[in-house]
Amino acid sequence: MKDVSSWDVYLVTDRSLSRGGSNEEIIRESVRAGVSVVQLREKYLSAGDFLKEGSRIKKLLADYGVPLIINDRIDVAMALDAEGVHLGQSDTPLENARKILGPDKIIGLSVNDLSQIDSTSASLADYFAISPVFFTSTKEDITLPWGLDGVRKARLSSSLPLVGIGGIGRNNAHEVVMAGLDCIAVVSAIVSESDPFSATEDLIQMVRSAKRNRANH
Ligand code: TZP
Ligand code: MG
Repeated sequence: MKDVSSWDVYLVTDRSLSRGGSNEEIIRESVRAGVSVVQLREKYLSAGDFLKEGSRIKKLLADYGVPLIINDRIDVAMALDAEGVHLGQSDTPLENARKILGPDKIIGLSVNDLSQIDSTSASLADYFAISPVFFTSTKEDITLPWGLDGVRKARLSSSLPLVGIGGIGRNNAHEVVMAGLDCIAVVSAIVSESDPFSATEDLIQMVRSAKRNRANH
């Protein structure tokens, strides 16, 4: 079942940013703390190594009932029977991805400006990733940040679940959710923390409290 709208915190991996822990160790801590979903983002692994790593992580996540999303690679997602894929604007077009994966898999689409939030994309994707919300040095080729005003505009232009990524952490998790995000996606705010468990716990609490706040306004 796709329950994207209930997601709060979305972990995106980056093996180069950890303080020594493996992807698997960081993911284990984060899922123990209650993270909603995990995306394996492996820009430099061969398909074979990606599959080896992915199948270990798929098993770990299955034990906790947490969905696995694969960045970019539909072939890897299918081979692993992952719950979904995450696509950028220059990856496999949504229409092809949906045809290949069928209706039950989750497809996320990164959107870099308002013009990319259209009804065709909204009918094919399961969530939009507002990218980047703020400046971040975690990803090299980022476009102009949306900022809080951009998030508010995105919220008004679509009812699809909105995940925000880029520069989000404890310091601003509350305000980005107040601006309209349903879920925050983070790399360094979990991966680079000395205690990924409590970082995850804190972020979840912040998102949930902002959602309660929003509902009362
Ligand atoms: N896509 C847009 S920004 C980003 C990705 C993968 C990196 C986000 O990293 P951080 O450390 O959470 O800012
Ligand atoms: Mg991509």
